[in-house]
Amino acid sequence: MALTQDTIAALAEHLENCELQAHDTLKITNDHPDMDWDDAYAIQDAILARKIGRGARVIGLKAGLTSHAKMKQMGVDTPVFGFLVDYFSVPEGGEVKTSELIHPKVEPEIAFVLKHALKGPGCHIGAVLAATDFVLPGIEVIDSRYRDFKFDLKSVVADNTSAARFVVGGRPMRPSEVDLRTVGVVLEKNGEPVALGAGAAVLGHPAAAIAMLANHLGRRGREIPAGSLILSGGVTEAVAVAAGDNVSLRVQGMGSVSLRFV
Ligand code: 0L1
Ligand code: MG
Repeated sequence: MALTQDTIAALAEHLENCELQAHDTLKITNDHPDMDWDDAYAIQDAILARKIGRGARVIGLKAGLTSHAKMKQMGVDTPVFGFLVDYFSVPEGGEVKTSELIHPKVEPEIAFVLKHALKGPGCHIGAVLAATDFVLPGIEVIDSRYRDFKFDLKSVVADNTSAARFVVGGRPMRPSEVDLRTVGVVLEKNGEPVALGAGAAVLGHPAAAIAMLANHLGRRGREIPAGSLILSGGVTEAVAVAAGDNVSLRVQGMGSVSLRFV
């Protein structure tokens, strides 16, 4: 690691304040060009520790930048991983307050809920499907704390991969009931389709993103706990939203889920 514990703590406080006060910042690697991957995840962990210290509860995890459309949109080439805590969760059809966010965007995702823990290394799609209780449609609201979404991957990881809000809903399905590679998704904003895709856009199969997450955690001596909700990553590029927008996601055979920006 290149950063001291004091610097990690200070950067975690800075980035979390940007999130909680809805103001942006420049990417942190501008001032810390030597920051490495372990530093980036240590800053993310320190942000989580601050939230837990104030009573937040971890409810799941997320993979991000798992589709070529997202990687191309952001000019990067590898997935990243983050955490989800209780107050990120919006009820089905519920409201997202834009005053609490900087420049939100939405992404259509397939969410997994595990019945068994998953641990890498060596985790693969088969192990993920065997450990999955059900899958369901989800919309992730991302909100990079970096000005104009201008960042590099280490800065994004430190910023908990832009996680902000999410909603899941529709019809939960057993993984054996749906082919997650060919399943079609339609994201609508104010009744108009704004992004279309199929599950295979996520690393060939959305379960591959969950396996990558388990292997990433396994390298750090951790696992994905049973009962976790995991967002497998945007199937399409992200779409900007503003107050007044209604967003819904339909996933073929899995119903729809929606939220409103106020
Ligand atoms: O969930 C995601 O794919 C977001 C990853 C972070 C990059 C971004 O803010 O677009
Ligand atoms: Mg996402």
